Amino acid sequence: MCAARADASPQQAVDNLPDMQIFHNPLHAAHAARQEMFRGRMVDSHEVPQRLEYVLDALRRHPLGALREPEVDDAALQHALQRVHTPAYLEFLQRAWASWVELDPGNAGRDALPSVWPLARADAFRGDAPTRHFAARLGMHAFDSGTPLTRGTWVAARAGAACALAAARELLAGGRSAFALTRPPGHHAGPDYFGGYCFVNNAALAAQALCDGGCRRVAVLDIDYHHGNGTQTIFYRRADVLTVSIHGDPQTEYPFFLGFADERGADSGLDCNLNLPLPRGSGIAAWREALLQGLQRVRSFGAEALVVPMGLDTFAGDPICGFALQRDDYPQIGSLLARAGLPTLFTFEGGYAVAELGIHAHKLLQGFVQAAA
Ligand code: Q9C
Ligand code: ZN
Repeated sequence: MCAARADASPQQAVDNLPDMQIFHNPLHAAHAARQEMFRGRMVDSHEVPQRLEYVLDALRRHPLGALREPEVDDAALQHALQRVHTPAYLEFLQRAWASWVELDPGNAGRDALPSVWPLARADAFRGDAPTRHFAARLGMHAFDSGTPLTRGTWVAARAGAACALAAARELLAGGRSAFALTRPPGHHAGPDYFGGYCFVNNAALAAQALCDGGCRRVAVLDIDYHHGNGTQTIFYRRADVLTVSIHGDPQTEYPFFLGFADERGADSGLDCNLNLPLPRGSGIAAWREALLQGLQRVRSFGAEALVVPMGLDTFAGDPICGFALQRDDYPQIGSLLARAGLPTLFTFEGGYAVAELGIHAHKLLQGFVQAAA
């Protein structure tokens, strides 16, 4: 049975706080990338530890619920990770830094980036080549050169996943909403690959934990600027998880190779995927229409719980994205999400206008909490 219920009455929270349970990743800063490959040169990483600090700071100063560190034992976390990622990939991530430094002791002062790939086409290279060399394994498990793997990546990503699992448990126990303040982000990570600053798919892990906890149908509604390719792929053939994504049109926007409107799911998961690409430059009017369309699908799907990979890179001032949302658009997004009336779990994804992230996260989540009350 799914204990998470649409009609769950809000728990009486201590100190008169609304009941959004917020789990933050105490180890996130262990992942601090130096530089990423961007248009032919190395540039300072956009995905920096301060991103999370700004959000945490805003939620400390203007509380929306209890701020907690996740309490998840290792075995449970490992089990949850294995529900969405392959054992070989998890082992790769766990050992990656040591292998990288083994290649060359000088690597200890540099982050690992792939430079060779087995092309995603069956006729070019062998995707199953048994090569053990770390350069090859990096290329096997990464789809871009903009996602540095660092000394602390595994520790940080694992602790972020623990937040997602704790948040899912919160909903399963009857909570109305939870926020997994994860970093690094997750929605680009697939069953056995990383990219787009993502290593472990926190939203997918949470959705799967909700299924495993008894929810018959779970919806994921991804509002990051970029298509949630990893989450889509993980659930593409599944009828119990609906994936919806509103994002910049992959004709012109990263990740380019997935996220088109004709991707509807496959096998028993046919019509359990909905992509809502919007042209670069889109503002709140077009974006809101897409959200209403996505929410309509969530409703007709009969979801018992909602997972929202929350990217804030839809902001007009984002340095690497192309939508035109304004600060005061975020509260209504939160309130529209709340009106779905479902137990809702947010994960933290992209957003690179770093100093604005706290304000925007707070506005969106406050819009949700107020409309949900
Ligand atoms: N060379 C997230 O928002 N870099 N990831 C784009 C193209 C990748 C964004 C530059 C952006 C990934 C979680
Ligand atoms: Zn993004």
